[in-house]
Amino acid sequence: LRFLTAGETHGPQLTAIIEGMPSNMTVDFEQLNNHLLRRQKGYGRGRRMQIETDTAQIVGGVRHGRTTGAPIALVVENKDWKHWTSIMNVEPIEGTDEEKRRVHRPRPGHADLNGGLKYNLKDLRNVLERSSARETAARVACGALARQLLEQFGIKIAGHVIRIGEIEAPPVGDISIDALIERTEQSSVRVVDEETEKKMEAYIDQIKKEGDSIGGIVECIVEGLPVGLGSHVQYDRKLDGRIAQGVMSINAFKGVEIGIGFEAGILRGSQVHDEIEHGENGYTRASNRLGGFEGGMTNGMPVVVRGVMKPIPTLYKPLRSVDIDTKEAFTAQVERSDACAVPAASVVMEHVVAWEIAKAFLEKFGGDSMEEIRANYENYLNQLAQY
Ligand code: EPS
Repeated sequence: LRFLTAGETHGPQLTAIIEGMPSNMTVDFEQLNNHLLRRQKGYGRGRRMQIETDTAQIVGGVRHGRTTGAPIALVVENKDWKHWTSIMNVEPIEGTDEEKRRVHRPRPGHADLNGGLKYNLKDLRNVLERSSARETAARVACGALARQLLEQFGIKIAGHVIRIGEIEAPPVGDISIDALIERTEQSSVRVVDEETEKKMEAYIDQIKKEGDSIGGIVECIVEGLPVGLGSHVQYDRKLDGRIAQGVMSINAFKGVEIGIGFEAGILRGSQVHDEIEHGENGYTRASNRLGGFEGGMTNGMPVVVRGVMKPIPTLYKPLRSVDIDTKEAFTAQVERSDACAVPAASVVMEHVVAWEIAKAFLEKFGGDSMEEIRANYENYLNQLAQY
């Protein structure tokens, strides 16, 4: 299972091609578009999200509501494109730097300067257009299809926000994944606790008023996974490692934890490892501090992944930078931005994690059709039951 995306944030569209989806999977178009909508929401987002109403148009690999096994091609249009048709035209255009909206003052924290130097581009717009987190709309669309595949095997995925800047949400406690999904869906900042929601909103308002931005920590939980996705036998088959790579590749993410993560460096072995039990549901663990992974493989417990997002580097109160034309110190160019995109990032993370899990799922139960995969899956469950 693999995908590639193309497209600029102010270009006509984002395009994705997915290969390796089995045939005969029913596609729920409404659910797919609902996940795109969920990514657009969240307190603290800027004006761009009022312009866009993301929908995925599938233009290959699906017929009469079902996958055919052929590559799936999909497109998410940028409605903002109509304001950028000249600036982002593929044909050469005449005009001044101003008219071309040339960017020559790199924004600290962005890809601008590194990308300009690396690709030898003197208009940093050529970098920022692609490095923009707009691309995550395409990743969510791909991940939403992966998620639909997993859901057919009873696998559920939830994401929520656990911190925005100084405001930390209290632990969600012992609530079911369905309740977690339902509660966070009602929240403007994707938290369970209403009081925290209000505090976070006020905090984001304050940050925005000060021309600043703020990051946070998001958590993703996956339930219903069988034991043995991923493998201990080779570094690039360890599923926790692959999830970590996926999460770290989300725009602005600077760290990832599985289970208790960095806390494992503080506690003793006896306080970290989850004791093994056996009962009606086969082998389980008495706790889940390792977040569903041992030896790079799922252990049947819920997978728990956390990621940290830095504050968005585009600031209305710009930081110091250097003009690439004159090499003189300037304040960085101001671009329209979001004060906080942490709630949206939790939706992106759900889909990035879904993608990595679906990939490992297909490696384990691989087949060309859903029927073949189901037979392999059930056969494996029988094997586990007899172990
Ligand atoms: C982004 C900058 C903003 C965000 C954008 C990510 O876009 P614009 O430059 O058009 O104001 O809105 O996010 C999205 C477009 C999106 O769909 O999430 C950036 O620089 O990363």
